[in-house]
Amino acid sequence: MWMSKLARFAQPALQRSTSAVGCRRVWTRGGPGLTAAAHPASCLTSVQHRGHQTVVSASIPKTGHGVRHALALDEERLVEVEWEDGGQSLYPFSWLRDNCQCPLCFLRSAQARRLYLLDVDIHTGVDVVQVTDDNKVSIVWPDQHTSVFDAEWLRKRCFSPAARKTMQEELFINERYYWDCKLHLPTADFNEVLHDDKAALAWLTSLRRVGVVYLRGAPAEQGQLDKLEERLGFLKMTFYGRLWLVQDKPQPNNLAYTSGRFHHHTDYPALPSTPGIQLLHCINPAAEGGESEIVDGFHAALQLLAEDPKAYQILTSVLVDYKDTGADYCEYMLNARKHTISVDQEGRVSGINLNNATRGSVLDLPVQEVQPFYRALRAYVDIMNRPENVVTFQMQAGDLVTFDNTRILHGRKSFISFPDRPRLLEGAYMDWDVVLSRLRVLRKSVQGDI
Ligand code: OGA
Ligand code: NM2
Ligand code: ZN
Ligand code: ZN
Repeated sequence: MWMSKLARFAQPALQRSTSAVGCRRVWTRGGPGLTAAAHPASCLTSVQHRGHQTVVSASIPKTGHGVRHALALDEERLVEVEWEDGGQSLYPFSWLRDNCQCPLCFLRSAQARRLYLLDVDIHTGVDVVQVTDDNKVSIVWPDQHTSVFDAEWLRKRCFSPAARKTMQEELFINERYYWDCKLHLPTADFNEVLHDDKAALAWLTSLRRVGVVYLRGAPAEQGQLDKLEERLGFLKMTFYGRLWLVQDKPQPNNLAYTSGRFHHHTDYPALPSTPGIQLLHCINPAAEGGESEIVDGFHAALQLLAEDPKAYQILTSVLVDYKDTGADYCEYMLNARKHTISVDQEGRVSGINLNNATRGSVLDLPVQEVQPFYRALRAYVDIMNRPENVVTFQMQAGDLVTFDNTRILHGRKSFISFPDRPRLLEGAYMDWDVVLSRLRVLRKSVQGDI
């Protein structure tokens, strides 16, 4: 396994590769046909130190965007703003009226709109548009209500395709770095991410972009995930509890709770709201075996699309039944239907669900579609089992791995425990809602309001 000590994932512009493969920065826009990796370059190598890679954030250069001129295009019902750097932006009258930031229209303390849509004339004209002395855009409406817009605020909300794309990326951080076995596992220090906002921001940014971050330096005892919970928000409660212990158990209610091999899987597809993030903390390693394996499910999906488009089409359209029945926190009978590969509206791979253990025996398909489904699933599983796609590592006591459970498949080899010290991991889930929210909060405190 490769782990390396320094990576810059926070700002795509700062990504520079020094090794040939291992991780690829991808823009996945357009249709499925356009989802291939655009930059076949590694992004995970910078300064290496004892085979580890520390995640480091970078700050955004602030640029001032002054307004040179603003005028109303009455026919088109648009305000045209000309910027000092020469660019222009267009803003519809209706949108400007709806987004008036004055205290009557906008509740500052809640950052929420007071103005109700029924009170907006969506066909409004404007009386006066001017640039104020402090370089804001002021609009007087026909009823003499006045709205004043900050230049930077307007610039960010420009309706050009490029500005909209930038804004969506800033909000949802959907650009991903795909990787294979040459991944230099991004690594951060447990105590640093707990206490340093910059380190925490870098951790979460890498978790989003790369899908996995290793944390070192935690004590090898239970209770460390509670600290991460406090740092980020709240854990996701499930039928296995808020926290769960992975160990070889008598009468196991899950394949994870044996000493056997657990092939690559995503956790909990049987739960209708799949956990977004998984946190696994190694308390006692095995005496022998138990190595962890991870695969980038998005990267494998794009390989499938390139090699076997029919299989990709089946796995993105067939809803697979998953089931989990038993008792743990309480008794449960869970059923959910998931696409193996989910694709978003823009054709980007957006989620993976695959767990051989909990895949149900109910298969809601016309009988003649069953064999093609098996062929497709097998093609995908074959790709993810290729050695060039698998990263293998052995967790030591105290180590923690955090990963995107909607993207990364993980597994472990079979193991033998020490007679007096069974292999023991503590695990927990979080929702992406919570983690993305914390990421934005940290970005605001580290880099200023964006
Ligand atoms: C799990 C799991 C990995 C391990 O509990 O779902 O994948 O190393 N465990 O035991
Ligand atoms: N555990 C680890 O989907 C699954 O059943 C994965 C979940 C038991 C909480 C394992
Ligand atoms: Zn107003
Ligand atoms: Zn698992």
